[in-house]
Amino acid sequence: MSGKYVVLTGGVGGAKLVDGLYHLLARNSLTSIVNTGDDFRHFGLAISPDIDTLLYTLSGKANAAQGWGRDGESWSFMSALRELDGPDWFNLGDGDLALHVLRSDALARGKRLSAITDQFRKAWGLDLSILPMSDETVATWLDTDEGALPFQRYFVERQCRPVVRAVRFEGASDAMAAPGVLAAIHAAEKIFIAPSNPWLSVDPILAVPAIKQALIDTRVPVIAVSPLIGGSAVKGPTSKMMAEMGLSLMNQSIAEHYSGVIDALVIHDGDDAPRGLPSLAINTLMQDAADRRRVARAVLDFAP
Ligand code: FO1
Repeated sequence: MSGKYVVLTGGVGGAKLVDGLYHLLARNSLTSIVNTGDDFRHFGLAISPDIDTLLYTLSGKANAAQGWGRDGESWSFMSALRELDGPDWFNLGDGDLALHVLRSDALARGKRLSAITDQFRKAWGLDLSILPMSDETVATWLDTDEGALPFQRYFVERQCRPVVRAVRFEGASDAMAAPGVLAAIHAAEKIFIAPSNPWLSVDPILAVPAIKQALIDTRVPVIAVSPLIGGSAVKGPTSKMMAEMGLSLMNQSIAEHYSGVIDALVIHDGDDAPRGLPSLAINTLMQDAADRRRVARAVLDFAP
């Protein structure tokens, strides 16, 4: 296929679909627009987890079992940090640190996150665009029964235990789409929303006004892949959050959440088909590279 495709992604589930699409499509015909709401400063280091998970996944460096970070990682930094009684709730692998150090240094010298990310993907020979949703800071916060928590404190330090009432994205309403994002959407012949957590990983992207507007305005199909399989998510807090926010664990809830933005929903075999929205039922579980390509193939061929 020689067309142009765009995929919105965040987190581990999203990276799997991007990986499947990347290995099926012609070089430089795919643009991934990546959530940066999880980004934060830790020890002064600029950390972009969803960008890094995608870089690792596409380059075959990812620790697939862990879902984040590098395979074969060493942890000398963390053990030295603990000897000094440093805060160790967020693990930084020795190899992983290279991304954060180089990114922080480049940002300090005035480079944009999009330019730094492009440098990294070129260094690893990846022939697709990996674009942060914005070069401006957008921070995901969760209003919970333990008060307001920034994303990583909720997700990692508190291990998603707090009860979620609402999610918000500080800075999103003023944020501009990163360079290339809107052009990629306008040039696309199909646009996909990966099976990422809609509330935590996709909503930050849709909270950038120009991006949501471009998706609403486009005349090409916008196809989302449901993160639910059998009424729960494969990984992460999606189904727990949905229950806490009073939503039924059904594809109907996913379709309603994306209403106005998507034209179709890819759902898992046997799960509920959303009312009034075209859907495609396949086995959406991606456990290996072949699964990723199988799901990507079905999504690419789906013409709602
Ligand atoms: N997730 C954890 O559950 N524990 C960690 O210690 C941790 C460290 C970490 C370091 C770098 C990085 O890019 C991601 C890391 N993650 C960790 C995952 C991260 O919180 C999530 O990948 C996203 O923010 C949500 O998808």
